[in-house]
Amino acid sequence: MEEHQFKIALVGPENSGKSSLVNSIFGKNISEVSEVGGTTKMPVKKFWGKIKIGKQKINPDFAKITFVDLGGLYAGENRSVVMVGSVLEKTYEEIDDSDLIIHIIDGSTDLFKSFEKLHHLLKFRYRKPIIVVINKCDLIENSKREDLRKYVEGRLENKAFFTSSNTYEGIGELLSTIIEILRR
Ligand SMILES: Nc1nc2c(ncn2[C@@H]2O[C@H](COP(=O)(O)OP(=O)(O)OP(=O)(O)O)[C@@H](O)[C@H]2O)c(=O)[nH]1
Ligand SMILES: [Mg+2]
Repeated sequence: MEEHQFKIALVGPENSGKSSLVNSIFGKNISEVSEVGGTTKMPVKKFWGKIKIGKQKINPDFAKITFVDLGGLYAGENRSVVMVGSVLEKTYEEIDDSDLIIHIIDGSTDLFKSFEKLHHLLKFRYRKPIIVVINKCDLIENSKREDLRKYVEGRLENKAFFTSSNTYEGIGELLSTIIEILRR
């Protein structure tokens, strides 16, 4: 029998660093990154697979995971619609088909209302585990970090993970949490 495979969808606004995070996780350029919003259009998928060292195949929990990098679902605090047509349909399909959602925002901006709206939509529409990631934490001052943590834990009832694709802070912790959730 086929072993169950897991899919993880990276969801969030444009430019929050979804593609950069996938590249940091894999340690190579999987998905295009740019400072202009709307870079990722169709989903970009990358399967972790088995790691081979010499003749030995190592099969960590990661072997069964596919990461799916998605285009940004909105831009700016006015939540302007940035995705339409078949790209939007494909994006929803991938979220539907995933086992775990990573909702990632840019911690250096103030997209609170949009963040909360999308979070609740994801939570009640899909009913899957969600990991909230506040990215670009290298740009966030410590005092603001604590405010963000309180906000996410209080209002969204989710733990907040801080990550940076520049310094790699938080990426190890994020990966351990992914494994922990998928093992349940
Ligand atoms: N300082 C800092 N910049 C980051 C970080 N992650 C991404 N960036 C920058 O943010 C910009 C957007 O990154 P992307 O990874 O393309 O963002 P995205 O969410 O995939 O964007 P779309 O595909 O347009 O939705 C780029 O200029 C990145 O270099 C981070 O952790 N820290
Ligand atoms: Mg992208």
